Amino acid sequence: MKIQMHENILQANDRYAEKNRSFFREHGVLVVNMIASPGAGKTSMIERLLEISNGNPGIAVIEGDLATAQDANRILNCGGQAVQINTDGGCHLDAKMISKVLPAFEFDKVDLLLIENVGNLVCPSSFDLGEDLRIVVLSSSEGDDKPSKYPATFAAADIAVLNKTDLIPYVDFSSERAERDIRTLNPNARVFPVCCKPDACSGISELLAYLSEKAAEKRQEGFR
Ligand SMILES: Nc1nc2c(ncn2[C@@H]2O[C@H](COP(=O)(O)OP(=O)(O)OP(=O)(O)O)[C@@H](O)[C@H]2O)c(=O)[nH]1
Ligand SMILES: [Mg+2]
Repeated sequence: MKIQMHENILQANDRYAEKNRSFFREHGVLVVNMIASPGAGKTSMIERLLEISNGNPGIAVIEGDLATAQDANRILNCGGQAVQINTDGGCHLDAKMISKVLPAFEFDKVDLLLIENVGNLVCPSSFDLGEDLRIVVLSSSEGDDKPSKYPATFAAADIAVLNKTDLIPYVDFSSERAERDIRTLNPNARVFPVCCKPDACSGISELLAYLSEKAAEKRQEGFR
């Protein structure tokens, strides 16, 4: 009975995700679903991406949190455009929640939509939002065992960002082990080591260059 309900929920989600995907295809928008533990640095990464692209008006952000608009406000303070979704206790975003907030953006002017999912390495991975790419962010202070302990999330990601590289000398974290375990689960994943500290930021321009290339490809597909 429980299994049946879970399947129905996922099927209903898939229908909304397909609608979202058609909408994004029509508008030529590249959509990225960002998944990570609480505090891994998802919002910091978006802040740095916005800063190095000078508050690019082509970047829109949806923030998912259980409560508060703090993350959306951080994006607005960086000159970005953002909408906050509060799940009121829900451990993940779903495709219906995304579809409801889409009217808040002018998609003719947007190339890249970044969706920051609720901080959690488990639930978000089962829910397709209609995205093109999934990014999983792993920060060094969480430990290098997380890919092998949360395999579904790492196996389904297109990009793995290893954040807080500045802390590696002070914590027990082997980038080699983390990267090896990610590649075992997911040989095609691209791995970007980054630091999202405002005064010592690194690796973000490589990530932005990759996302920009993918956004240009998606825009071209929209025109075909
Ligand atoms: N040392 C260091 N701290 C970082 C780095 N990136 C983020 N932080 C810090 O980590 C903390 C959490 O960062 P956030 O960007 O809020 O993390 P988040 O994943 O968005 O967190 P939730 O939205 O609560 O899940 C903040 O204190 C950041 O300043 C980094 O590269 N190095
Ligand atoms: Mg955040």
